[in-house]
Amino acid sequence: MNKKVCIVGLGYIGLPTAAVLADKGFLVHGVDVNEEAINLINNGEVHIYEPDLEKVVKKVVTAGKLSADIDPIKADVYILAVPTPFKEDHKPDLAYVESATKSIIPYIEPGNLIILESTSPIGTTDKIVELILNERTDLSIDEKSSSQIFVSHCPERVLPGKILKELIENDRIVGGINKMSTQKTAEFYESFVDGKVLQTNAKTAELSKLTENSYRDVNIAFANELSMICDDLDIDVWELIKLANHHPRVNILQPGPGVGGHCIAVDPWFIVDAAPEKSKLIHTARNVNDSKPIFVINKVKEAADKFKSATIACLGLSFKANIDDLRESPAIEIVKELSKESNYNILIAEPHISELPSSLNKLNVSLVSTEEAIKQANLIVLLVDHDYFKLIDNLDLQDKIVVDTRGITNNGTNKVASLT
Ligand code: SAJ
Repeated sequence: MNKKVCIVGLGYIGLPTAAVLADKGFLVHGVDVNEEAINLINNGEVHIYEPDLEKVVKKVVTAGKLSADIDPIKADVYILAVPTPFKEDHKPDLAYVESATKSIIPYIEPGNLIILESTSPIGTTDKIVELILNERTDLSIDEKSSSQIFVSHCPERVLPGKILKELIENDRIVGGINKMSTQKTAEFYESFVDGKVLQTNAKTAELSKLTENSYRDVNIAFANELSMICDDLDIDVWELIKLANHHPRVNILQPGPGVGGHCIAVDPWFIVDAAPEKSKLIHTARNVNDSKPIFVINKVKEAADKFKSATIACLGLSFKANIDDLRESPAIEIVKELSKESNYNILIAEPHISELPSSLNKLNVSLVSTEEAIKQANLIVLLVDHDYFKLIDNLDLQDKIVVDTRGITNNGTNKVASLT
């Protein structure tokens, strides 16, 4: 297979996609603005942690199937995998999609396939077409034209921590700007995906991705709301959920310190922005999940008040278990807020990182081993359910107060609870 693929954005989605495609026989050219990442990749190394990723990158770079640069090249298929954050007012920020599109415009030729994988607000795929055709009057999207280009949205749906597996196994939704674009894109994904490739139009594909993440956000909000209700009523929320989930049609998710990452805490806002009057539930769920870190902070302060001098061990910084990804992590928000109290001695344990992120390294907090943090602290705040923390011996927690936001200590009650 000699098809050339150019992937713009070599982050958590773009790099694994590049590696998988190269491993499947495509000739892949990756593009990123981060020169340090480019140098690492060209050396067969990676700038992000994802299980097995470095192994595959090393293999395909050595085989000459993957290379990286700051500029795109001519290719048969272009994939845009750049971030789509929101601005201060929760409105979508399409600056990266626009600059990624502009970067490929000079290289596009008739017959090329352009795929937007970034999670995007409704209408973004059409905007990409507009940007391209404004600058390149020699190209067309007319299905009868010989200068036709094909443009589609195929949202990424992989779970951090399982990206390489899910890139191959998950079903994909493909929505083109017209029938031929949809078909061409479906053929492309069918050549390396084992899951089903489902065809629709661009707008529906855009909303389907936003819907999936909003569905999860609403369900996590339900669990988080229950945890706050249970705290008021002095009921163990973990036991409650376990019991309720014995019903054949009930499947409540797990409460936590809040919702983090760059997807679930962001994407529902794109629906709210598109239909503010009609998205009341989705909007409320966002507010419930965003309020959970404040609830946890208050619980920790309440517990710290019991000590003359509180040494607080914050266990976990990443936005979820068993990864090193700190983006939009509620744990960081909680640590930052606690560090404002000058009378707390704050120790952080995060087995997946070797140094504190820049947002924390000037604060009055220190990164230590899990064992050291537990030994020194009189108050333990469990923020992430890493497998590593599940090995903590409850005997080591004796005589300490534990605020367990993930319910992993034996009697995790999601509220100030002494385990003695
Ligand atoms: N969380 C809870 N309780 C739960 C489940 C999750 O508090 O029961 C929290 C996590 O701790 C984390 C956040 O929610 O802070 C999000 O974690 P997640 O595992 O639910 O999802 P992400 O953000 O890692 O990945 C999601 C996935 N979407 C869905 O499951 C619908 C993934 O498939 C998407 O590809 C990804 O968003 C994305 O890139 O959009």
